[in-house]
Amino acid sequence: MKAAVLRHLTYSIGKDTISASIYDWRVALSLSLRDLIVEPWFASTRRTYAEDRKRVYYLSMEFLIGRLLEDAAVNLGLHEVAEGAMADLGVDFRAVIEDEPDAALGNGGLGRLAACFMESMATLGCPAFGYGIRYEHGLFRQMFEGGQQVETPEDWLTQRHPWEFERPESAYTISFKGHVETLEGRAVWVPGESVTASAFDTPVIGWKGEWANTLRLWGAKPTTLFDLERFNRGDYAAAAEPETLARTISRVLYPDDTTFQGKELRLKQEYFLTSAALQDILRRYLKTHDSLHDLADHVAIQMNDTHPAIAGPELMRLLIDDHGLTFDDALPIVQNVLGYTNHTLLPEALERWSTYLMGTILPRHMQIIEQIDAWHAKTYPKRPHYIGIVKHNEVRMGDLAFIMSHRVNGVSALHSDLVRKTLFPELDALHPGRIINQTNGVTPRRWLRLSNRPLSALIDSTIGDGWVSDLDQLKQLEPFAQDAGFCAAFDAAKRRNKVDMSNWLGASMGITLDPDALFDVQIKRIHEYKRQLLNILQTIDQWHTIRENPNVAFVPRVKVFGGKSAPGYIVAKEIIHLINDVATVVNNDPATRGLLKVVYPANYNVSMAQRLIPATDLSEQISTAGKEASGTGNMKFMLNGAPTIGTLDGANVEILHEVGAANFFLFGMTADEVVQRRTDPDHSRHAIEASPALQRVLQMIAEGQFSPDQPDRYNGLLDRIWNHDYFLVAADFEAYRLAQHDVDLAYADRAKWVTMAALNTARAGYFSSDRTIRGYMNDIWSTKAAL
Ligand code: 26V
Repeated sequence: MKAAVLRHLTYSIGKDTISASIYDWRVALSLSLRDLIVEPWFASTRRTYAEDRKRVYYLSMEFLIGRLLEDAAVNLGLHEVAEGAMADLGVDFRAVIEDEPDAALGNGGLGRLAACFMESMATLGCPAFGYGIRYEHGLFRQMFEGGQQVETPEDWLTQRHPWEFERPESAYTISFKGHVETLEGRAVWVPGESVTASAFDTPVIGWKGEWANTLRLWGAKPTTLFDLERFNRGDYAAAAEPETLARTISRVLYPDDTTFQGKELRLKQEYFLTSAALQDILRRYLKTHDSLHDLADHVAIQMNDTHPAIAGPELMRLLIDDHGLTFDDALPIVQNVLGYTNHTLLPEALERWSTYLMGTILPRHMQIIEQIDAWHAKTYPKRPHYIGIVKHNEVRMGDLAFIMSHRVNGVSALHSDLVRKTLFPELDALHPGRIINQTNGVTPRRWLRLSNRPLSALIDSTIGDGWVSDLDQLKQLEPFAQDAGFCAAFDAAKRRNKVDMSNWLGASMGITLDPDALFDVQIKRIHEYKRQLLNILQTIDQWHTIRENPNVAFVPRVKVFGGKSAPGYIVAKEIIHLINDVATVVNNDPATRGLLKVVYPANYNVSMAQRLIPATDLSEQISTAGKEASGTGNMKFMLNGAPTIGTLDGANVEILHEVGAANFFLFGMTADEVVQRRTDPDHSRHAIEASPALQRVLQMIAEGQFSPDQPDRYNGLLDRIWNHDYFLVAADFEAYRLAQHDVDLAYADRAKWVTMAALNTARAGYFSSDRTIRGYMNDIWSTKAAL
């Protein structure tokens, strides 16, 4: 390893050891590890061809993969070797790892799930490609100025990205606009503009380095380099215009996962990814097969939400226009190849493109969409008149994805039920059995083995290391959860992580924490439905209660918040401001010092999650029931021994089922009760009147106690709570407050708490993304693992 690193430092980077920076060492180490992935990567590809295996193609606008170096080292079993080699070279291994920028090519849960899936497919030996966009700028960097979120561009690609292989020879033309002509009865699309999609491959190595798949990300380039004539005339800006326009397509990740906005550039991005992927898939298939009629025996394509749902019409177009199939022949092929995963029920996030925009940007696809819709209406005469892909001059991408897929899945048991009952009841009736459930999961390699070494080591020494690729083995820890020696070691591992996190916060924010306090953590995108507001209101109540009762022995708590708001989401930004304002007041109050702290480190990302989750005592999963499709952070906390305080929402329901009610702090209304409660137009007023604690909290905010420089700062937010409380913060406040009181009581009994924490880890086996991927392979992809 040492020799390899030195060789790369010298010959790939051209640096002498005396002048090498941490960055140089990082690139040299990364290239050395990448070298070791190439062999298994080739071997996996060769076997897939030799055995003519069915391949899975995962189409996603987002892959939130985070850092790659440590992940590669862990999966290759070379973590200690790499650490030792760097130590011998006099280089700080941790500093090298932390020098790597996160690949932040996603917004949140949906993108991170895609990354966990890629790792699990490689671990299981499921031949697969991930297809995405190589955004030049990932999710924006968040800073706080005066407690308010400020966004700056993220720029991970200004440095060399050592994990990828550029494939300029794998390039496809992607066309837009123009018009459709009819030639001898056939449709011919005459595009108005085009760009080139150029491939960049990153190998994804599975556990123990036995299998590797490819994450293929597309970068946009101009089809013509630049306008030489204009350049020679001296019009340099105009000459470079085509280049700029083309590159815009892969320039930046859309940072808003809350509201759908029918933006032209977004549609172009979606089609860019989808068309490049499908052209690549057909090219690979036709290298070794000649009949497109068998496509579904060899190819499974999964659409990660509706973002790549243009895959239905695009594959139809390629089969009909380029390969001469009839509509009727093409349709069942496409349906048998495609699967669609739904990740949200929020109506404002559902994609609906205006027929005008769709018809302008993709005129041929608009025709095909109309044809599909007409075919569906004719084939299913029982279809109600108000159902359809095209309605009110909009193309509904959910309905399109549903109709073009042989399987549609939700991401938790509750969510899949709601997909059936509330999102697609009519289509479900016409296509019984098409909607299924695949509960999400997380990869135990990154989310325990890599991120929590103290706990991993304890588990290894207790039950061996088989759990890493067979997470159900954690069950064997159950008897130890009652064992005093094991519990002491479990507690020590948690404490070690809490000390590490405190040190990091001390260094990065100048805040010192008491590692014996209860670390209560809510980290996720800021959304009204996730109810960070409920959490901060309860924090204010706790602050007030401590002040009013100076002689009571409270359990010391640290409230940790982390997460970004979409740049245009005003209410979410007000909530961020309030949390930071409360932190300022609480953290400077001598009366509550040592008993309550509020911390909100800026720029929450995958790497920060890896730091915070192992150090967490209490996992906050408090969304309005029926709104969180699944959640995956909830699973990571459970795996790392943090009990949940949560509602019956998303995968919380299944976490509660696995861990048992004694080890979960359940509160709040159910999804049905939420719907019921909203029928009372005065529900929040009634809830506030019934809760003196909530009245007091709202009063304190209204008086400007947290915004003395601008007392009316939160009038808007308060008005929403009183009069437009759609997410039922007020109605669930008392239940949440009481559940938090139960948490304090439980935490005060240390032995009992540690047993509870250990049982959370022991019972987390179900939430491995290996289990999820096996489900997709069996129920959707009809494919078998090679390992
Ligand atoms: C939506 C949109 C709307 C249009 C513009 C861009 C954009 C980008 C991303 C999204 C994704 C929203 C859906 C989402 O992230 N769902 C989350 O999926 C997780 C994985 O299944 C799940 O655990 C979370 O509960 C769910 O909120």
